[in-house]
Amino acid sequence: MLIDDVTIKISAGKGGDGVVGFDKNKFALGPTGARGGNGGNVYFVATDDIGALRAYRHQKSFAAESGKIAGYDLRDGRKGRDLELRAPIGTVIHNLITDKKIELTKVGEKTLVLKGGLGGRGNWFFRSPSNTTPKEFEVGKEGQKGKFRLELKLIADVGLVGFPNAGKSTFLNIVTAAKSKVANYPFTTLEPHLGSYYGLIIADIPGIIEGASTGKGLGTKFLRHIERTKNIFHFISAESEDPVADYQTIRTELEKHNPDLIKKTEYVFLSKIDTVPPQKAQKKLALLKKENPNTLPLSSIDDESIEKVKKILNKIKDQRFIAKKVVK
Ligand SMILES: Nc1nc2c(ncn2[C@@H]2O[C@H](COP(=O)(O)OP(=O)(O)OP(=O)(O)O)[C@@H](O)[C@H]2O)c(=O)[nH]1
Ligand SMILES: [Mg+2]
Repeated sequence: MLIDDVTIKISAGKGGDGVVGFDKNKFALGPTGARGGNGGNVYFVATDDIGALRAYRHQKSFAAESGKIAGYDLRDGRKGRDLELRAPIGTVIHNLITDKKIELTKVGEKTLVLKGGLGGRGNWFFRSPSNTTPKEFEVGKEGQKGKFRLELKLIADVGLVGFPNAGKSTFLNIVTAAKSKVANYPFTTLEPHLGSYYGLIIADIPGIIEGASTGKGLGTKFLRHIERTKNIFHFISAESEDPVADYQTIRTELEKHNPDLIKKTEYVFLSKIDTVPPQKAQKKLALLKKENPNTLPLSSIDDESIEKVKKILNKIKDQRFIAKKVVK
């Protein structure tokens, strides 16, 4: 099961206490109480493992190590170890206390979220000409604490959407090395699956039905995974009695979830075209083309139609890499 939304509590380490100490040498009774170590900080580290949030499925609270108490011999206490929590790229980290959010977009990126408390000063720090044997010291400060919601929004280039059973997973498996489960019943795919087409990331999103935005079927929570996707591949089965109604139903559900979804570049595929007589297929295709001229017939058993979709994928891939070059 893909874990894509979890809430955890985290605390940074407390600072170690300072201490009161004196030189044991009879002739030099100066203060020797050192400073406690600082508490460990908390960082999030972005990884390309999209399943990384599973680490927070059961354990819900995490803490960085506290700083160690100071030495009595002028040696500062050891700093507490930092806590590095892994989260997949595409994770939005909502700080539920400050209301700030951070997005992890680059693999390896390390983001500080909570600071450890400062170590307390020992009596050595309080010496002065008028007080050569100070007894003052400080306790370590508490580390910052926080409550965070980790919401994964996959960063894919192409999102596959449509009614259940429209052939989305079959398509993903053909054009990529993914092994998304395929079966002749609705809701075979229960969570998003990713595949890579020469570096282009395609996300297979579980089927949507009318009312999904109000929770019907599997709901639309998975649509968050295509909120950042530039291109939508919309699959409509040629077996459908009314492909235009199907098309509009899905568009409505997408819009209800997030109006930005219907502003994305959309390619429509009349899938499983081999299951209906050619004349009927042509009629359905013509009707869909009125909705979106970027409509193509598709059959998983017809290499020619697959090649046509690959051409679109190649075009998207080229655009993406050109865009990357310009950014660099
Ligand atoms: N004849 C024919 N059958 C197809 C084609 N594409 C998919 N199928 C079959 O249609 C059924 C559903 O395919 P899936 O790929 O699981 O459909 P899906 O859209 O991923 O479905 P959900 O995961 O339930 O949303 C399976 O039995 C596939 O073998 C096609 O082009 N032609
Ligand atoms: Mg599927």
